Amino acid sequence: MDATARTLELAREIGFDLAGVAPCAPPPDAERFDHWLAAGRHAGLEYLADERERIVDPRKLLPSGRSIVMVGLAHSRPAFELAGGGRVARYAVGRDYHNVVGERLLKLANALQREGLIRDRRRVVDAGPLLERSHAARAGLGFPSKAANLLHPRFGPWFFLGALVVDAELEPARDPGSEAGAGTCGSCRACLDACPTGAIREPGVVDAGLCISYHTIESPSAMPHALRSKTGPWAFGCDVCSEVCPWGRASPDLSERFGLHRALADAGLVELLTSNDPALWNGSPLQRPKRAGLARNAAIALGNVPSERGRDALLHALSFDPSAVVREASAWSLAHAHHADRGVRDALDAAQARESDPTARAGIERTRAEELDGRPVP
Ligand code: B12
Repeated sequence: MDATARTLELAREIGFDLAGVAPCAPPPDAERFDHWLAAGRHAGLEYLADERERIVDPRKLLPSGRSIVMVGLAHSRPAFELAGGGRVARYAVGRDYHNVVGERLLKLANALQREGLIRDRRRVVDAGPLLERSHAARAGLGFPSKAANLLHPRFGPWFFLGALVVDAELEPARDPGSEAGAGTCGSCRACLDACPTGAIREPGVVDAGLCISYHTIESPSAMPHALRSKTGPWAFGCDVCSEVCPWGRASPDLSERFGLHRALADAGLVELLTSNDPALWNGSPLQRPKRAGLARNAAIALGNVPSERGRDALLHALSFDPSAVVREASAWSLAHAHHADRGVRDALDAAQARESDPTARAGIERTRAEELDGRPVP
């Protein structure tokens, strides 16, 4: 068996659903990344612009790199709703895929080294400087979709990517057994039509600044007012473009693979807003936005999925949360969902008078104008 075939066999044995090999070179579609950056579609993800040279050329990641082993791990599972309402993206419900894919890639690297097939390697799972979807498409793991997600005929968009840049000259090889290259979106535009915030600006181009996923996972700042009601129940990430994609409908239920994180087992939006234990989210992707980011998301979602308990928790956060971003988000949700409540209006008056953070104070002022007085602010 040649080195490429053995590498792909090992990847399967270790538990990856998909594996292929791409050349260690800038991918042919890298100019799409440049156009995306030039149009400012990366919002606050400045590291993507700062690291552009390294991201585009995988040889900068590993100077001795000759090939990229691209792997895919499926994670399809039923939609997950928090107790009492509110949603978390399916990929984030269980164990953090960065750890799961990373551990398996380490096993693969060790096995390849033991068998003398490689000497040096670098692992990448999401956060590393690499255009994962481009290399994965080249390695036959899937085909690019109008939502920009890489799709696989069996798993649709429901699979993670990982990469092992290696110093061996492997033959470029498409994932064996996959008809990934055969798929296409055709005339379907379900994702473009369904995206609540219109973030898919044109087929294949997502504006991170409009994407709910960016605002609930990556951004540490206040969510733009214009997106708040459109965010609906999403408290972490968003699956709308994936859920409407016809390619993913027959994907198997793999809930067991990633499990259910204990903190999500019985938490609701109120607990996400009020919990103050950083250890609670250990091992979960929900660690990423930190305490304040998650509480901000929960506050906004409570404005879109209102309840009496939610109102009380928001009133408490408006007065006592240590984060200005959370206080300001709470003000929006109270005004949006409970504007007829006299007590809420009084609390908002007091909050604006008391707020010491200038950005939060301006946010509360805008909320009161738009949500209570019906005066749109440009
Ligand atoms: C930054 C980032 C984000 C940003 C920006 C998203 C975006 N569309 O760029 C935000 C925070 C919004 C985000 C959201 C999500 N992300 Co994200 N994200 C990334 C990250 C770190 C970089 C992506 C990037 O370089 N974007 C820049 C654009 C220009 O690149 P691109 O969309 O990947 O497109 C490239 C190719 O696909 C190709 N291409 C695209 N369209 C077309 C069309 C044609 C015709 C051709 C030829 C080529 C082509 O050219 C592009 C340039 O190389 C990658 C991990 C990585 N290191 O690559 C994960 C990654 C893309 N994200 C992932 C996931 C799971 C998500 C979410 C589904 C999470 C969620 N449920 O909330 C959403 C999906 C949003 C969406 N529809 O894209 C997975 C995607 C897996 C898959 N099967 O596609 C990745 C690969 C992480 C991983 N290791 O699994 N993400």
